[in-house]
Amino acid sequence: MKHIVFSPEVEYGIKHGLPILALESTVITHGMPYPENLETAKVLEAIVRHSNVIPATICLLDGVIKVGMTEHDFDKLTQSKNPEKISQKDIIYAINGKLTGGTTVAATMFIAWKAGIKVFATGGIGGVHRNAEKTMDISSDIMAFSKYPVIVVSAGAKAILDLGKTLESLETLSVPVLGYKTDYFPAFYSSSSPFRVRRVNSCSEIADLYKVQQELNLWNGILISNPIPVEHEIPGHIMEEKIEHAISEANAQKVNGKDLTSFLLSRLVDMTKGKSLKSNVELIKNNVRLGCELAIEVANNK
Ligand code: PSU
Ligand code: MN
Repeated sequence: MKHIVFSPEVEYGIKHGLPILALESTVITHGMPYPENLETAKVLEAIVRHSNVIPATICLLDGVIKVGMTEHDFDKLTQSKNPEKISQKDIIYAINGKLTGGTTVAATMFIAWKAGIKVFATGGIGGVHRNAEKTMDISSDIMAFSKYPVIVVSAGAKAILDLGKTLESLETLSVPVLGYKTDYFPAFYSSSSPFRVRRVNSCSEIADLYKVQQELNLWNGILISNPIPVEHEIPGHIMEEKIEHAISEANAQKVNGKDLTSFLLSRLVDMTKGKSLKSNVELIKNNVRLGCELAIEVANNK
């Protein structure tokens, strides 16, 4: 496929219909500091392989879209000086400019769909930012859900967002949002929020829903919201205070656009003395475990 290079295992997996799990890379380049980013990326790949699923971490290296990364690719990405944050709109620019960077949920969904990969696990999706009525800052992750039929496992939307508005936008775009063993939309660092979602209790149930969606040629994605394990959560009221503080710092320093999300996440890591980073790592691991189970169910449910 033009502009896309598959790792040998992903190429083999696609050809034989084996379970494959897509993973994004903005979390590596912009979501976490070094060396936790590289360590986490490697732990995630190990979890996937251990589950007998093929990992397909997606990024851009020197203008080439990689679907499935080698060890050398990971070193190259994490050692790159100023990696780009590549959302869907940035892909053409990154290819022409031979740039290196991490792909966001939106860009990763698009690439996964092009590659024929059906399941993707991430930490938390982007969504509608607080004060979006003034700034119009709405992540293109939301739009990607209306365009690409990929199942995305996430711990809800990032807590720095306006969760109510994020859910309303997903509803407008007709995106099914399902709670894995929960009736409430998880809030990233905490396992619950006041917002209700439709509950599912098993991966086979999700695979069946996905099958119906494919049979009807419905082209939207499905969001599986998977709560952070309670032993790793930070209570909502503790995070809320810090999030408000980080947002006021961002306003004072005029941080906006694509820099806002990474600014807020890194301020939270400082303000919680690393606790939010630990939670972030654990919730992604938890999502990847569920993503693997789902990738197997979907591959067997043709
Ligand atoms: N979740 C994290 N860390 C991140 C992101 C999500 O824990 O860095 C990234 C994802 O790649 C997501 C992106 O797609 O942030 C959203 O950015 P924006 O709000 O600028 O669209
Ligand atoms: Mn934005």
